[in-house]
Amino acid sequence: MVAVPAEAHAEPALDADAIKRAFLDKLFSIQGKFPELATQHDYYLALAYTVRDVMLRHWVATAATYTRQRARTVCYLSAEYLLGPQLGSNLVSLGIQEPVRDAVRSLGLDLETLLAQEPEPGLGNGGLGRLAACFIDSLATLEIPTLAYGIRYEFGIFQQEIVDGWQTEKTDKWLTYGNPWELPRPEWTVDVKFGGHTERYVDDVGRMRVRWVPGKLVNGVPYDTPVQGYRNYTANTLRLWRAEAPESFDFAVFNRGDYYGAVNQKVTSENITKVLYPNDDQARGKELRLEQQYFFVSCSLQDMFRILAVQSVPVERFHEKFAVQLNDTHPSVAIAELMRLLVDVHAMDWDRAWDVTWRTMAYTNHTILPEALECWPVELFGRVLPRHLEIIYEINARFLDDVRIRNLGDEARVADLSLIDERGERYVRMAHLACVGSHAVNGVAELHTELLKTKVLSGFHELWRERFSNQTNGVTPRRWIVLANPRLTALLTETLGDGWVRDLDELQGLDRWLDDSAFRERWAAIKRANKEELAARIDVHSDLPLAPDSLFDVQVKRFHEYKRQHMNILHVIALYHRLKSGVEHDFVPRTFIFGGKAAPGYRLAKLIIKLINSVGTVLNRDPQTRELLRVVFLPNFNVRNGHGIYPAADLSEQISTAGKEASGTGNMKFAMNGALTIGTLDGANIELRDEVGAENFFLFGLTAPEVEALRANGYRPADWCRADADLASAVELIRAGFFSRGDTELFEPLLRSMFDYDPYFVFADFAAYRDCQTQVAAAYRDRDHWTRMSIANAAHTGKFSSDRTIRSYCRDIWRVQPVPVDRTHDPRRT
Ligand code: NBG
Repeated sequence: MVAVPAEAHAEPALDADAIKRAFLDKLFSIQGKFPELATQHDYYLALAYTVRDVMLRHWVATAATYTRQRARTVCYLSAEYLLGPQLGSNLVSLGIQEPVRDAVRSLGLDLETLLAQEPEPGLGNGGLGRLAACFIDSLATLEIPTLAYGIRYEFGIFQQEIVDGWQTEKTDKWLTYGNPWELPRPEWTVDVKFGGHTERYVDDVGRMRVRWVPGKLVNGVPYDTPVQGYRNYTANTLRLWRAEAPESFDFAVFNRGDYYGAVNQKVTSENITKVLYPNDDQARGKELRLEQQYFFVSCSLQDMFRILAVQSVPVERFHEKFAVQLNDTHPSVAIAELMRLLVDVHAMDWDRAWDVTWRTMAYTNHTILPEALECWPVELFGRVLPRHLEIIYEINARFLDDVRIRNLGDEARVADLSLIDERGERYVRMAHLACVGSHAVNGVAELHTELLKTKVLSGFHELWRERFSNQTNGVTPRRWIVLANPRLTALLTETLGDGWVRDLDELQGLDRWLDDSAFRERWAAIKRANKEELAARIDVHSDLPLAPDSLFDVQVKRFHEYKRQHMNILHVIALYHRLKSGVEHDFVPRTFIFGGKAAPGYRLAKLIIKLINSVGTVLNRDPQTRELLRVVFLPNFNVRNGHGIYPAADLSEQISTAGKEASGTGNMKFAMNGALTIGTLDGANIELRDEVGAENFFLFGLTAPEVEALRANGYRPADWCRADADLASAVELIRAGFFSRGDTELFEPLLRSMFDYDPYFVFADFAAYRDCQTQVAAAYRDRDHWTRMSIANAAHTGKFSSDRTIRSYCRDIWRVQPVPVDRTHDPRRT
């Protein structure tokens, strides 16, 4: 078999004419329409099916290659994939943006309008789900055999609307008009058990075995989406599971005449994959959530066993065939499930099964916030997964025996490390299960990994130093530069050639252009054009003309106290107060842009959104300041909206309390698009600053150890507020009801939390933040120097390509090699 090098790839049959013919053909054969009757959405679907056909050829060739070569495969298990719109990124990967644009134009259509028809699959909350989406793009681009497994939620992350300044949530019905990117594979449906009890029995060869007698059965039906690599022949698979009621169960109840019972059974089974839990960084002990997690994990592992059988690989070699990555603890029940399948179903002895299991699994931790570490009440866990609880007890007993021997019976240490938290109500600690059952554990940025090793998981690190590694996050430049920022893409490619799209380190070549004033002007003109485009879009939404000459200061991310959007808005209020007091001369005009969703049950986060909108309403109306200071809240921040925002930003706000943001990935998207960062020494900001140079980064604030020291020495936020006149006057304006039509109660819960506890040290960091923002303004006055810094930022973001991250996982954790696709397997190859 001859592997064709990726560079040789071209789609010979895909000129504009061929696309046009295929497109009209789809309009007829799938939509059953002719042009006069077709809506824009019909045209979008026809185009999507046209593009999918191209990918299907690659997909079939990819599957054939992997099957014949019995390739070692990465199985990425993630409860979330925040994919974003597919059509645009598939066009980029296939390299057919231009012929497609021409083809649709020749039919009197506009590609942008068609792209806008696609509802985005928002099957994730934020960073973690978006990271999974970037990873599968890189895995396909790097030709790594991959199966990405997850849940096909019928409703993804809610749509946010702002009503009277408050966030309201609307269900996200992304599947209403069909999803052209997926193919159901009902022939690979699996059964998943829940509840019931276990029984011991002796099998034919006299062995003690355990049988799980479930209380309910649910079918898992796979829906496959091709994941196209960048300009290669690899199309990997994203396999999302949908829960369905098994028919046999319906009949049993039906025959007893209980029609409603039967229907209800169907409804409750199918509820499992209905809706994504909208909590980011927060775990709640909800039964349905545990069912979701177990459901997709069991489906996925059973699917892997099916593949082993097809490829005649013995189950003893499971860990040689598959490298399973647990994206946070959400899929960590996989450890117990793999043990169950090996021991109970495949009759393997425990020690052997354990060896296979821990060699298979690897675990990524994404947060150290205590409220986000998943723990399930033992009672609930045992009710839903009785057999798994027994298995976890057994794993724990053996593990703790080991701990006792190593620590000479130190029972405090035993209690610390136990998989069961016995301090009050008993809980299963999923992070502990994940550590014990994996050969590799990683954090997502240097600082985060250090904190895992020395604090959150220190006991496990002491036991198994060799298991721990750092894998700093990255993002895909295909979506976040090529697709999102076509103007910059054109300039980069003209200047450096097109190699940077696959090898982002090549952006370093921009350093040579720093001193070229014509180049700097072009760079600045692109930023300016992107800002105008965003401003025009915001105009449509909020009837508020924005000034593209002002500094676009942007904070977009989920709303959380630790991310400190409230510190940002306090600074805005302070600026406003200074303007009104006449102490500001030569003020640098700014547009503050906010966006992001709050978990529906997170009251303070929602109150911060309300505060931002309320401040915006007042400031944007004030004729004395509105030319200088604007505040915009962009509703429903999602992947598509992100495409317009990152390229238009001058300043990226990465201002979390040091030690709290595991990595951040928005920080990387901004920098790639030439925004400068104002940030704390937190998460990947630290590495970003190292790469782009301290002189091109606005650093402020307490460090993680300083935060800890302040907490330990008794932090009194009220004292810090009193000590800073700007802060005190900002707080006073809120308290007096200036932004709430005189209502002095509205924002009281937020103020009280800051005055009484300020758990994220907003008051302690405010002065440093304000002073740093003053430096930002001064720097922005020298626009040409700012542009230099902007170029220098983009030039040194190579490290933050998810390609680098994935290469590192391949080397350190998965030990997999690229497998280029054999094109002779393409069924329609000419
Ligand atoms: C998030 C962190 C981010 C990080 C992403 C991706 C969760 C649980 N964690 O800092 O908060 O960038 O994961 O690793 O969503």
